[in-house]
Amino acid sequence: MKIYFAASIRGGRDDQGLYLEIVSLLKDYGEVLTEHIADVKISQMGEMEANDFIYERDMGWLKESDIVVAEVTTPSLGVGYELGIAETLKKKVLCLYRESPERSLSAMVRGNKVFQVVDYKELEDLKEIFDKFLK
Ligand code: 6K6
Repeated sequence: MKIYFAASIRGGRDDQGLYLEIVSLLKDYGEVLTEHIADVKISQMGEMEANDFIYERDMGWLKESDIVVAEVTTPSLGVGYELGIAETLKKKVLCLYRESPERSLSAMVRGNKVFQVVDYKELEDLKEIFDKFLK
């Protein structure tokens, strides 16, 4: 199974360490096409490669993927865009969100019945979630 992992880059890199752990877990379920999303070297400015190259490459991987797993806790324009395209391409989509009193997930994600939106508290919750949705 080819997994497209989506998570914030220019939206903010506070959860980069968590993304690394998620990618590591996801590798037990299939090939993660977008492993670099968790790379500590990708800063919030993310200027290491040309924007048009990144866009074309990522859209190619999205088309190729069997499932999109998106960590949506940190709001990101890019992840929102990818989710919209994933819906158009009729991809299976799993969105992971860490609930907190200070923030609330966009209704465009939470309200879309095509997406599986799962709230979790910590990394340890994800194995069970992945067993349920990815097996
Ligand atoms: C590439 C190599 C080093 O730095 C970069 C820079 N940027 C990106 N690299 C790969 N994917 C990217 C990059 N910028 C955005 N994306 C895609 O959009 C990813 O698939 C993420 O899921 C999403 C993040 O969007 P923003 O708006 O938070 O950047």
